[in-house]
Amino acid sequence: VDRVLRGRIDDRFSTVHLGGLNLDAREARGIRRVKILGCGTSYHAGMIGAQLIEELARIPADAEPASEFRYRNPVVDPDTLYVAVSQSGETYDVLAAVQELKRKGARVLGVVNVVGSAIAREADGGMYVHAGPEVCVVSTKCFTNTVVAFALLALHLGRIRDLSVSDGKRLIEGLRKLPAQIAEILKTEDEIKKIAEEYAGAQSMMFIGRVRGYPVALEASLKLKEISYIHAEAYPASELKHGPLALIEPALPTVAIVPDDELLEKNRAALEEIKARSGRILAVAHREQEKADHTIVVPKNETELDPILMGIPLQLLAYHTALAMGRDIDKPRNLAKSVTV
Ligand code: F1P
Repeated sequence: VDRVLRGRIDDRFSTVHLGGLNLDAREARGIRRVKILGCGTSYHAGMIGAQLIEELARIPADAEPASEFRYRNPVVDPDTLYVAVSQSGETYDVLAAVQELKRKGARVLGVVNVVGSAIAREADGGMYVHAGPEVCVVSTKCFTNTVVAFALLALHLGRIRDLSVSDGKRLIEGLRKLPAQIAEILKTEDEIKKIAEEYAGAQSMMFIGRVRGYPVALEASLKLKEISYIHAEAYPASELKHGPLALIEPALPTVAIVPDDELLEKNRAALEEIKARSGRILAVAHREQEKADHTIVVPKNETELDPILMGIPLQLLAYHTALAMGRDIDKPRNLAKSVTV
């Protein structure tokens, strides 16, 4: 696991390239909608991908678990670009969705880590994310690389549609800064470990985030569940007041994603609601949050890249929580490297 976590600081994202997309400019201009399919971590990375495509290419986009999509007789539309995401490239729910789409004549791209895997072979084109082998079962660095791949795809689609030329320069600069910033986050590991040891006894944890932070909250709660077996829920921060606030009490810590963006004040208001109910708060933020009991401060980059920089300390949090609880992190119970049924 250690090797997996440290693998992130490699400059591998620069090897993600768009040459295999098999999508010419005319086809790219004809895309009316993008639908992203994946399971688990890949689904969460796909949610961020959909937001990036909407923001940077202004194409309506959404993500759905492949395991839901394949059972619900969805409308398959020729003007929609389907994107299948999978670390292993073998997850059966994703593969079955891809095969069904292909039978119905849809164009499907793959965003896959394992070269030559089944999903990569079935897809019409796509990107390899080159995250290197995921040594343990749980997908971590592949999440980071998949988000980077989607940032590049979104910029590419935006550029073809005559958008995001300035976004392009800004974001490429931002991507270049990532390895050094990730290395900085990894230097705070001891601090994260101490925090994790405090939360290791919790029965349950709440994760909240807004817009870009919501898929990060989902992914962080999944990581915690997968390797520590602590029950965790993730909610969009603004959904708290629609029910889950009833759960908040000192025994239910909340991890809140609080970036310095246009939603900062809204996120701070959510922290106040939690504090008013004596909830403990761990914030992941760009500066100390006074309402929080602990803040993990991450470096600032372009806002679109916040999910990457905010996701990594929470992978470390899950790792150290599981370690403190004596879990077998490399072989978590009930979890297969690729889910084949
Ligand atoms: C999808 C996934 C992983 C999870 C576990 C089970 O795999 O849900 O995200 O960590 O390994 O499978 P993949 O399609 O991305 O290989």
